[in-house]
Amino acid sequence: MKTVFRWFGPENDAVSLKHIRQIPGVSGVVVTLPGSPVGEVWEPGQIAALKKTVEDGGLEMEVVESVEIHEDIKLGLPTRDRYLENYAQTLRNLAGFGIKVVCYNFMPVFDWTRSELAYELPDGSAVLYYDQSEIDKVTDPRKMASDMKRNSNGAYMPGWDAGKSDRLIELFDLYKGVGEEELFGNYGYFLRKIIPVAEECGIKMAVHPDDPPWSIFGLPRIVNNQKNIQRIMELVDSEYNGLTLCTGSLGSDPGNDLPSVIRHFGNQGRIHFVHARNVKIIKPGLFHESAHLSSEGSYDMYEVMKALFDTGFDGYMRPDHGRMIWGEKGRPGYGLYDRALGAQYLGGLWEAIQKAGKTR
Ligand code: DNO
Repeated sequence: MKTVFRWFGPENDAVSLKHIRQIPGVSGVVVTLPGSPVGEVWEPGQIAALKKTVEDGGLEMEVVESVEIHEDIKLGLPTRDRYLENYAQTLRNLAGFGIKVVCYNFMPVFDWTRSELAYELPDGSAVLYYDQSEIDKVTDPRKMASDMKRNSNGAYMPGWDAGKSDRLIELFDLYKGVGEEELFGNYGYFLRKIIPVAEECGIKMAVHPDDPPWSIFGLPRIVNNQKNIQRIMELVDSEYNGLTLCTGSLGSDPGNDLPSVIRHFGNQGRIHFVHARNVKIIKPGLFHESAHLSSEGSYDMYEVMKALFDTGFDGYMRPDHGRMIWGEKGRPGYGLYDRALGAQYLGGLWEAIQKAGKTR
C-alpha cells in the first residue's frame, strides 16, 4: 500500500509540496488539472509540467483525481462519442507519464454535496456537515452551486467549478428522462468504450461512490451500495474497472457495512484507491465529518484497515477530508494539519495490523 495526499497544484493549493513531503509515510500526491474544461483532452505538455513540479518536490505522481466525465456521456446524448474519444486520449496521455490509477465519479450534475462547509464542533474545529432537511429546502439548484463555491474560502472546489453553472437548468431538464436504469445503460456504454483503453495503457479506473450515497434534487444516483456497485463491476468484468473505496461517502448510509463491503470488493481485486476518513452519523440523513480516530466518529477504522489488509490491498490510500484546526485557513476538508494527523493514525493502524498478521 502507498499513502498519498491530495494536492491541487501550485496555483490552487495553500498546502505546499514541501509540507506534504514532511508527512511521514507519504510517498506521493494525487493530482488534477484544476479548471481544465470537462470533456477536453489533457494535453501532454500540461501533464509533463505537473509531473516535473511534483517530482522536483520529491514526491511521486501516480494517481489522478478526477478526470471528470462530461454530462453528455452520463445523459447518453449523441454528442457523447466525441467526449469519449477525448476521455480515451486523456488516459493515453496520462499513461505516458506513469499514471496508474484514475479516480472519477458518475454522479449526475453535482459532485459531493454538503449543507455546511464549516460546522463548528465543541472543540472549536470546523468540519463539513450534511443535513438532508436543509438540502430539501433548496428549490433552486443554482443557489446550491453558488453557495458551495461562495463558502469555499475562495478555493477551487473539486467537482464544483466545472463550468456547469450556466447549464444547470438545462441539465435538470435533460435528466427528467434519465432514471436509474437509463443511467446504468449510459454507464455501461462509457465502460465498454473506456475500459479496453485503460487495459491497453495500464491505468486502473476507480469509480468514486456517490456522496451522499442517495438521490438528491431528484437526480438518479447509482454508485451507492454493494449491490449497485457489483452490477457496475459486472458491466465490464475487468480488474481495470474498479473502485475508489471512500469510507465517508459509502459509510454515511448506515446500511453500507464498510468492512463487509471492503471484503466483498477487495476479494475481487477491485479496490485500487482508498479515501479514508470518519464521519459521525447523528441520524439517517444527518451527519458531520470528524477526526479520523475511531472514537471520534461512527466507523471502526481498525476494522476498515483490517478488511483492507486481509484482502491483500495493494493500492493507494489517502487520508480524506480533515477538520480545520489550529487556525488554518484553506479549502474546506483539505487543510494540511488534520489530514497529516489522519495519515499518521492510519499508518499506525496499518503497521500494527501488518505486524500482528505476521506473527500469526
Ligand atoms: C471530494 C471528493 C470528490 C471526488 C470526486 C471523484 O472531496 O472526494 O470530489 O474527488 O467525486 O470524482
